[in-house]
Amino acid sequence: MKIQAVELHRLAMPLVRPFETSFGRQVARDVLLVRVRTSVGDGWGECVAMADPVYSSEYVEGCASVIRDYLAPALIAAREVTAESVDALLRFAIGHRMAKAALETAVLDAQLRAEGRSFGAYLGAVRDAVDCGVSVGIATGIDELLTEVQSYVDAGYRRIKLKIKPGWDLEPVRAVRELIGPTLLQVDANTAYTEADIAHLGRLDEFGLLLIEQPFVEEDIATHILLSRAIETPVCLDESIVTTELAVDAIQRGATSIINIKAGRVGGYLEAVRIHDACAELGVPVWSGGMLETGVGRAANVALAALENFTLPGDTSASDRYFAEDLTEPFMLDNGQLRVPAGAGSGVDIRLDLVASLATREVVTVR
Ligand code: SMG
Ligand code: MG
Repeated sequence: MKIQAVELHRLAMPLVRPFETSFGRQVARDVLLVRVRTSVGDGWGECVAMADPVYSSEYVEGCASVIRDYLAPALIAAREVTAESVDALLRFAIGHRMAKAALETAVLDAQLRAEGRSFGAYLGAVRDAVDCGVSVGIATGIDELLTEVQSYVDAGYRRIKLKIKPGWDLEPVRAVRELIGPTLLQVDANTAYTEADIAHLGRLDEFGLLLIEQPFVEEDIATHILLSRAIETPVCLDESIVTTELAVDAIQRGATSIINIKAGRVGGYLEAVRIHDACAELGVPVWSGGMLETGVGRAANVALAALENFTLPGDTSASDRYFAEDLTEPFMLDNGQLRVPAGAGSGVDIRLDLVASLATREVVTVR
């Protein structure tokens, strides 16, 4: 296909409740959508970067800027573009994986819509519904936390993930474990701990957690190896894993025995599938992470989560976990699962009226 134009849509989506992690509190989602206009039709992608560079070095304004000034012009200049060639066409720019992923996803969406093929069929989905977990932010108190967790258990979520940080770990985990009994439970520290906390983190072993996610900074594989040796709870990497090679290396060195896959973090769905395949070969289970996506990004995540080695419930929660109104038809939980969209491309329709009414910037068009 030929890329005729790339549009950047910025909008703000209020969250139904604030979401607090070790790196801050979100009250709205600063959303960046990319629409590619191509010779075979349009495609959409959602950029997963947060408003500020606090989860990773990327952030929404930076992504919009690098797409506008570098990435989109490179695709428009190319004689012929396919989703499979986007990575090579954008390799001249170092890093910026979330920005590149948004573009590659939009191109893939256009390509698959034109072919009448779904993301699930293209990526290799083996099921038509996926098990869903929910990520629960740091609360102001234990009572408030338990009320929120109970509401998710009542809604049917199959796994609870608690955000933890120093000073908010053993006590909330104990209280939630007592509340939910044998329901799957895991924790995510978003790099909030250091090597000095290894003995303390070992105290989580008594709660039978599925995993502990990313306790130390992303570059620090060595301390994750030490922790994996010191505790029984499986260690799972998120922020650290940005390529297939890094995933394989971290697994072989004993830093991680489960991988959280986020297509945005690794540069796109094609690389996400490569990581999935490499992990399957090594006998390492994976699960689909989330970045508070709207229905646009959620649709593709749910398709990815339908691959064979996604054996643990993902952070693929329903639209109403975050948003009163979604940008697509809402994703609704059915017996703890979401249906994998079966329509062409991402399989969802974008509500252009809502995208326009929630806009915080003029649409930027690169041609
Ligand atoms: O989409 O439900 C979601 C968010 C899940 O906890 C979640 N994501 O580190 O895994 C993670 C975080 C990153 C975003 S926190 C603002
Ligand atoms: Mg995480």
